[in-house]
This record gives sequence, structure tokens and C-alpha cells, in this order.
Amino acid sequence: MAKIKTKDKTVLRSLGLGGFFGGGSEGMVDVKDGKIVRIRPMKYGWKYKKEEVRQWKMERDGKFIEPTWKSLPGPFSLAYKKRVYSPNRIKYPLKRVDWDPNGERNPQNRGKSKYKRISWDEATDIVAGEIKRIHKEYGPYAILMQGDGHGECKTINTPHGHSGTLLDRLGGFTIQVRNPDSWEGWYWGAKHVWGQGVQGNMWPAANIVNDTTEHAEMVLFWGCDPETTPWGFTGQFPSRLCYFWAECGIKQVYICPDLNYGAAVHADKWIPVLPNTDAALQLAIIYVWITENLYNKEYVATHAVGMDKIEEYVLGREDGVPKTPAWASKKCGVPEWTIKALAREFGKKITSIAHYFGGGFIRGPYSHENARLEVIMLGMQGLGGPGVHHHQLTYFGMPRKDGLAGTFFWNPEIEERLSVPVMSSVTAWQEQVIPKTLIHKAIESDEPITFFGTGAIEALVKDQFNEYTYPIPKEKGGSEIHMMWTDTPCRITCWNGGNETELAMRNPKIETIVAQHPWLENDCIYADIIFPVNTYMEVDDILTNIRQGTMQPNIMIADKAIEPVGESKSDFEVVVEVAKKLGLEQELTEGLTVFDMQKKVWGYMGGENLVPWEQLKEKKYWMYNTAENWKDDPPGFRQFYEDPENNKLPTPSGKLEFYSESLAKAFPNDLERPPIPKWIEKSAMHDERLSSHRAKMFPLILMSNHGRWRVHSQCDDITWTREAPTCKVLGPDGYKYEPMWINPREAEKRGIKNGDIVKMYNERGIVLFGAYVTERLREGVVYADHGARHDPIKTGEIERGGAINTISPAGITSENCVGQATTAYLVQVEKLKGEEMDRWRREYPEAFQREYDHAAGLRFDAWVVEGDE
Ligand SMILES: Nc1nc2c(c(=O)[nH]1)N[C@H]1C(S)=C(S)[C@@H](COP(=O)(O)OP(=O)(O)OC[C@H]3O[C@@H](n4cnc5c(=O)[nH]c(N)nc54)[C@H](O)[C@@H]3O)O[C@H]1N2
Ligand SMILES: Nc1nc2c(c(=O)[nH]1)N[C@H]1C(S)=C(S)[C@@H](COP(=O)(O)OP(=O)(O)OC[C@H]3O[C@@H](n4cnc5c(=O)[nH]c(N)nc54)[C@H](O)[C@@H]3O)O[C@H]1N2
Ligand SMILES: [Mo]
Repeated sequence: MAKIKTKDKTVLRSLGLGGFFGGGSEGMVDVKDGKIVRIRPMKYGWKYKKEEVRQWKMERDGKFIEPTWKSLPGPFSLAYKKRVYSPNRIKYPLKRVDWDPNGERNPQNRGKSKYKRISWDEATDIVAGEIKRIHKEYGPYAILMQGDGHGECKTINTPHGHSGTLLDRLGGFTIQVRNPDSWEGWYWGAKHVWGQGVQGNMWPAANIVNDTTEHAEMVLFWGCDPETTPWGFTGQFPSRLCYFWAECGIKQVYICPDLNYGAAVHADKWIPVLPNTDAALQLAIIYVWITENLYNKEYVATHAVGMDKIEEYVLGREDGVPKTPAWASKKCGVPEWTIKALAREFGKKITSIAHYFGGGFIRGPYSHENARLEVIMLGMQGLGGPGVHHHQLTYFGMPRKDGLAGTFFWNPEIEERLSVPVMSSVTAWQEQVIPKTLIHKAIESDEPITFFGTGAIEALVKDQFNEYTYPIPKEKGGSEIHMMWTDTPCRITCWNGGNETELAMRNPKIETIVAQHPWLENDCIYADIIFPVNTYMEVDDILTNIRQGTMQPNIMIADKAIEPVGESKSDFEVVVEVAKKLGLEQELTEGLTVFDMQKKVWGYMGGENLVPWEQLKEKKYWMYNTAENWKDDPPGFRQFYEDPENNKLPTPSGKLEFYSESLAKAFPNDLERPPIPKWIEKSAMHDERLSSHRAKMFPLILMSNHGRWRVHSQCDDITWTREAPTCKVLGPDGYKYEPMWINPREAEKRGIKNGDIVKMYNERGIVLFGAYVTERLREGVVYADHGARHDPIKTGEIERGGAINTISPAGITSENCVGQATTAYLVQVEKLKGEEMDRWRREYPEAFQREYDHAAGLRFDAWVVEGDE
């Protein structure tokens, strides 16, 4: 029988959606007749034999685990062709119908009025003209560059920051500083206890997965879902590791408000805590340890400073309130006896704590307190000793390559040498900065704003003590911003104060907003000019897949799979097109072809020491060997554990600082981040506890995790995943609503049934959801993921798409920490009344008339009035 040809070619892709960190989740893409027909996991044996690659192996009691010989991408990665061919793709350049650069700009209609098709020539003329005009009128700092998101894994065509390269050549810009959104608490808190680290993580952190595998008796998954978030960047290997640990008899305890997907299959015990009340639970654990003599006093005496202050506070000598389990139970919702049992078991068993990043534990108001308390708890149990580690990302890290001695962690040196994109200037630092968490405030305020620390991901601890002002003085070129250029248009759905942000983007001070993006979604609908960008399937690239969690590190050449959709161009090409109009084309491209660039990137990776260029070009990938002696690297803090005098930590005292002298000196009046971590009930910045008078109106705590079926705002239009009942809930009106989890008893009180359209609200606005009634969420809480596609009924007030961050607090982590606090805040929920929906339909008819694809959501045409398909 004749063989049916199912494909014309196969190309490799890194399917993770981490973006700026390099690749992960490798896959193979089959193409036929110029179309993607399927995406499948990568078979590492495609061009290499297993014997050619030295693999690592972790063992315990004769059992072992090794990396799989096939990659394990998450579901949205395998379904990505639906994203590439989404009816939401932007097909040609667009201009807002009522925005005229030479006349009326109508900023008040952003987010409301539609777009018409224009040519590339017209679009680039307008943008180049606007840059010149703004520079002349206000100076270069009047342009805000927003280019800092996650995204598709690309190196040459890195998803973000190309406009910064151009603007930098033209004299600079105002940089939107991406806050350490994933690890707020570690950054603003833990760094003050154990020193610099990488973004606040424990550092060094080599080989801790192996050491935990060999020695731990228990792992606490504290705000961690290893069956969900590893998917976003590197795939499903952690799932296997958890099963292996279970086989080895390592007890797995999950501490989280929801029975998350990891807990559902791996937990020996689930402890449902109320969101962001972990500090109370932690303090009570410490109370039990002190009163029952269950901690390592010798280690604390030689490795830490400030235990006396902790003791005074915990026993109640400082404020008259002993932090007993009974005290904590009222705050965190965990029964007193469970707290005691947990404390005793933790105190007696060899225990590690695992996070991917930490969820609400690390991303709610005052999250630095939870983070600091965790380091103190681990310190009290001999951090760095056999099986006693803090796992963060590293938990999913696997042994590495030759020459790195099997380091398990994201060493900044490695990252710089091997994986940071070289072609864009995401990090072209500028004098005038605005932390991403303060964008709305910076725009709306008529006075200069000040803040401590830029929040830059790579900044040293000392940056947290510097005071900054926006705008900088006029003499130094300072100016308020008047134009925004974004390639990361998801500020509304992913960051704090979404509704405030919507209104800020309508501020007449902002004369021009330019967006470049593959999909017409989220902040794009506030832009005046939109450039169509293509996806990673439509470009040639090269990648290092060595992200911290990659089980089989490799380098790959990612050949173009298909031709660009519509008139789209790569992010880099978009900026080059604008540069042409400013006479700067050569400056940006340096006359290099894509193939020259691939080779340049390979060189930058240190390629000549790894794999000959010819071999890489021919086979398209190359796999790292694990160092033979990788287990010799001391795990985590082992050297500090063994000899603290000769292996000091990078803190002022060289020890774990349970009490921080530096914080005491710099911020003597900071009640939210005092020198020792405390339980903070409320503050001027946040009043989001159940004890608040606000809870009378808003009696539920909203928890907001990372979407299982998307990566933040990415992939919300994938038809296959949208069929899952935990992805979207089909409303009686045919609209697919974002799910909101609610406990059956909370639902019953409100007359809510599974599948009902519900409205969630607080003083900041209203968001609609489809109810998902489940015992997997404790009482007192409702849960909705962030990142759902913004679909305003009324801008700044009513949201239909489920973009939960529209009603998140506009404030920051705490007074002196410009992090986000986007989860664990008060809301109320009720069944949406038919009359109310009917009234909105009458008052805001255009919001209900947008073209809608029942499988994928809003279509491109929803926002376009002129121009054909
Ligand atoms: N409520 C709540 N909010 C949260 C969190 C939470 O836990 N709860 N978590 C926070 C965290 S940790 C993070 S990291 C942030 C989200 O982090 P972000 O990085 O802001 O979100 P993403 O949606 O991943 O990607 C950013 C944007 O880049 C776009 N993009 C992807 N690839 C490309 C490309 O090749 N070119 C262009 N031009 N654009 C591209 C995406 O479509 C999206 O618009 O959310 C934060 N917000
Ligand atoms: N599928 C998918 N994967 C992703 C991403 C994504 O959006 N989707 N995003 C990527 C990014 S940028 C990041 S930063 C990481 C995020 O990784 P994480 O921070 O680990 O992810 P979250 O989903 O925010 O939180 C993990 C779990 O914490 C628990 N939790 C929530 N609030 C609290 C709390 O207050 N206390 C306690 N004790 N537990 C709590 C919940 O059970 C939740 O499932 O994931 C990355 N991977
Ligand atoms: Mo993140």
C-alpha cells in the first residue's frame, strides 16, 4: 500500500512561554502544504543515540529516576497551532478610527472605539513622525517603553524590547521596570535574611533536588502546584519527580487554600489555609518549636542573628500577644490541633520546603513577611543540612552540563553566557524609570512620585535603600511621559490596579499609544496605532533550552515553520521598519542576515566549546552532557552549614539575619516591613483581612493563581483547552466565561449553582465569571486565575472577560516595596440578576455586539470596522 504523506517537513521549537529566559518544553512541528498540521513532544533520539549523551540519575534505596528521552510539554504548548491560527490574530497595521495625529486624538475613547486598516507605509510614517514630534516638544524621556513580558521563546526575535534598542539610539526613553512579580516576597523580604541570592532565592542552590531525594523525610509544598506551573516554562517533568518521591516514601504535605492539581494526586495531607495568612501559621509553628524545644539551637547560635528578638515577639513579650496556635487559627483558618501536629512533625522530620515561586504566599500584600518567616523556620531547622532546603524553581532544576559540575540552579553567570537574548535591549537601562506597578499612578499624578528601589529583577539589595523620583529633574532631561510604545500589552489583565490602568491610558497627557503584538487583545484595544507581529512559527531562530527546570539541556536551531500570517512581521522587523523612516536601519541590523545572527548567537553561547557550527546546522540540535562528577558539588547552603565562619552569607553580618539592622536603620518607621518579620493585620496601603470593616461588605478572600490552561494572558484563545470546564464556563448567553471556584456552602448561601453567571465585586469594580462549584476550595475564599482576556462592558468599571486584576488593589506590596499585591484581597460574589445584565445590554450595546467566535472568543473583527479579511 502506498504510504500516505502526512508532512512535508519537521522543524524544532522551544514551546515554553517564559520568553526572556531562553527556552524550554521542546517540541517538533510537522508542516504540510505550508500549514502546521501537528505539534508533538520532541524525541531527543531524532538525531542522536542515547549512548552519545551522558544522563544524570538520582537514587534512593535502590530506586532511581532519570530524565525521559522524550520532552514533556504542557497542553497549551501542544495546542499552540490554535494560537497561531487564532481568529484573534492581527493581520495588518491598524489605526484607531477617531485618533488623528494632526487633529483630534480623542483619548477618552480608548478601549471603546474601533480600528481601521492602514498600510505599513502609513503606520511607520505616523510612528516615526510621532517620535520626532515628541522628542522635539518634550525630549526623549517623554516616551515610555513597555517591553518586559514573558512570551514565546525566541532569541533573535526575542519577544520584547526591540523598540528600546531604537529609542536608545535616539537619545533614550523612560523605562518601565518590570517588578519581580513572581517572587515579590523573596526579593523584598528573604534577601534581607540570607543576602543577595538570585532575585531573592536561596543561593547557592546546586544539587538540592538530589540531596532532598537522598535525605528528606518530608517535603512541604507551600503554595506550590507542580502539576500546573512547570508547564508554563519547561514542561511536566516535576510530576514524575513527585511520583518518584512518593515511591521513596517522602511524605508530601500541601499547604494551600485550594486542593490544587498537585495536591489532588500527590498530597499525603492537604492543609487548607486562608490566602496570605501564612505568616500567622508560620509564627505559630515557631511558637510551638520554642515552647516545646523543637529546633536546632546550636545552629541558630552559630549561624543566625536576632533569634532573641524573634522569641520576644513570638512569645508575646514585645506586644503582649503570644503567637500561639489558638491565636493563629483564627487568622489563618487552620485548626489549632493541625497547626500543632504540623509544627511537631516539621520539627522532628528532615524537611524541605518546595515552591515553584510561591503563589499568594509570595504575591499578596506584605508577602515579604511570609518569605522572611520561611527562611527563619528553615534556619531554625538547620538550613543547608542533609535534606533541609528551600526549593524555588530549583526544585525543578536538573543537573547541567560539562564544566558546570552539575549545578542545579540558575547561575547568573550561566544565564548571561548562554541564554540571554543578545539582539534586543530589554535591559538598556535609562535614567528615568517607572516601576511597572506604579504606571497608572505615574500617569494620573500631577505631582512627581517617589519610591524606594526600582524593583529591577537583577538589582542588588542596596537598590532597595535608594529613593527614586519620577520624573527626574528637567535639567537632567526629565519629562512626564506623553507617548507609550508597548510590545507587552497585558498590563491590565496581569498587573495591579487594572481599572486604574484603563483610565490612565485614557489620560489626555498620553497623546500616542503604539502597540505591536500578534493578537488583538488586552491593552491593544487602548492603542492608537497597532503593528501586526508574527509568532515563533513564522521566523527563523536559535535557542538554548537550558532553563533551570530543563531535564535535557540542549541547543536548537528553530527553522521557520510557516510563512507569516497576513502582513505580520517579527518584533525586530517592526522596529526596523520604523527605523528606516528615521534613517537608522543599518544601525539596527548591522547589515546582518538572520543566518549571520544565528551564528553570532551560537558564538555568544560559547558554542565553539560545545558543538561545531556545521554539526549544529546539520542536525539542528545538540544535547549537553551531565558533568561526570556532578554529585560532588555541595548542595545548597551545605558549606555555610558546615563552617559558617569561613563561608559567610552575603548579608552585613555574614549570617542569617532574623533581625535586619539595615532595615531598622533605613526604615525606622516602616510598620509593614519592620526589622523582624511580623503578622501585619492592616496598614495604610492595604486593608484586606477578614477582620476589616470592609469584610462586612466583601466577606470573601479572592485567591488568584496562575492559569492551568494559559500562561498569564497567553493562550486564552486556544479552542481545544477552552473546552475544559476549568478553563471556561459556557454561559446561557453563549459567551464563555472565565471560571470562578467557590465552595458548595459559600455557593449555597448565595443561591449560586454550578454554571451560573456570577458577579464578583469590591469598591474597585465588577467582574463577571461562570461559577465552578467545588469542594476543592475551602470556605471563606473564592478563586479566579489572572490573565483572562479583557472584555470591558464599561471601561474602568465592569468587565465581562474575567480579567480579575481589573479589581485588584492598585497599591504595592508595602510602603517601601514596589512589588505587586494582586492576590488575597476582599470581594463579594453574587448570582448575576437577569435585569442587571439586560440593563447593561441597553446601556452599553456596543459591548455586546462585538464579533465573537464561540470556540475561541473575541475575533479580530470585534475591534475592526474597515478593512477586509
Ligand atoms: N492576580 C494575579 N496577577 C498576577 C500574578 C498572580 O499570581 N495573580 N502573577 C504575576 C506574574 S508572576 C507574572 S510573571 C505576570 C505576567 O506576566 P507577563 O509577562 O506580563 O504576561 P504574559 O501574558 O506571559 O506575556 C506578556 C505579553 O507578551 C505577549 N507576547 C508573547 N510573545 C510575544 C511576542 O513574540 N511578541 C510580542 N510583541 N508579544 C508577545 C503576550 O501575548 C502578552 O501580551 O502576571 C502577574 N500577575
Ligand atoms: N500553566 C502555567 N504555568 C506557569 C505560568 C502560568 O501562568 N500558567 N506562569 C509562570 C510564571 S511567570 C510564574 S511566576 C510561575 C508561578 O508559579 P507559582 O507562584 O507557584 O504559581 P501560583 O499558581 O501563583 O501558585 C501556586 C499555588 O499556590 C497556592 N496558593 C495560592 N495562594 C496561596 C496563599 O496565599 N498561601 C498558600 N500557602 N498557598 C497559596 C495555590 O494552591 C496555587 O496553586 O508559574 C509559571 N508557569
Ligand atoms: Mo511570574
